[in-house]
Amino acid sequence: MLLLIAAVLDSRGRKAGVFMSKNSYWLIIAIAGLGLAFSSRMSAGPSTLADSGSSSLKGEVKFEGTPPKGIRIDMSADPLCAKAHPTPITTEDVVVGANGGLANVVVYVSDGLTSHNFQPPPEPAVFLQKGCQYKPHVLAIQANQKLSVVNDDETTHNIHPGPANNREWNMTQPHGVPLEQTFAREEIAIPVKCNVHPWMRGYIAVFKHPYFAVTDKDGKFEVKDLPPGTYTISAWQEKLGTQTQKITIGAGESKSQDFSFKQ
Ligand SMILES: [Cu+2]
Repeated sequence: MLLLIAAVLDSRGRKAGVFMSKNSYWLIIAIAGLGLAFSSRMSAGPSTLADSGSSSLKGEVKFEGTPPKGIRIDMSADPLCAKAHPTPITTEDVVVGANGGLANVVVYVSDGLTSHNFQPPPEPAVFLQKGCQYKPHVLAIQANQKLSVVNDDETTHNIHPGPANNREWNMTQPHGVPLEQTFAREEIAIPVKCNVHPWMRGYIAVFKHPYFAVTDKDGKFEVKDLPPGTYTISAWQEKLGTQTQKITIGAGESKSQDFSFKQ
């Protein structure tokens, strides 16, 4: 490609009778080459991540055996909560999907990163109170990432995280009043409760790096853009504990790693 540019420049230069010193000639070729390299990176989209050596980790977390039945939640103490659920809901400490996939498991790199300086993403993470439940039930964020707590309910909530490694706070939040907080240090995971509604329970996992994911309703997860390396991968579940596995991921490689929990 560079030779082609060189040839075009050469013929144009001669035809127009333009004098070009040897240095400026090669400078133009170099700039054109850089431009081409840049534009091909931009136009190729996400696939360039693989070209530049980023890797990804996908997998599934399964629950082995018969899933436990959730306990029915009685919200009659607050009619504003109860009326949001014509069909009563159950506790969410172990949520198993149709194919045995375990939801709400935090999968993350717990060891092996060589860089330790990660900026939080600019967009805030949202922890929603809706139907007098936390959505998501388990949220994973980066340290110092803005955490936007939203009260979508007509009733007033009192959000009260109980961290072991971060500053504790406890705030009343009427409907529609914005609330923004951060957690400065890594902690997996901070239990969150509501002092008004004792059944409300959720977790916020805080990481000093961006290499984490929370399993979806089918137990699936994906950790993207990992640098190549050998890592300890941990999977945390609020009731079933933590499991770890070691993996090595090469540049541009996409690996699969599954976990299995039982009671
Ligand atoms: Cu509440």
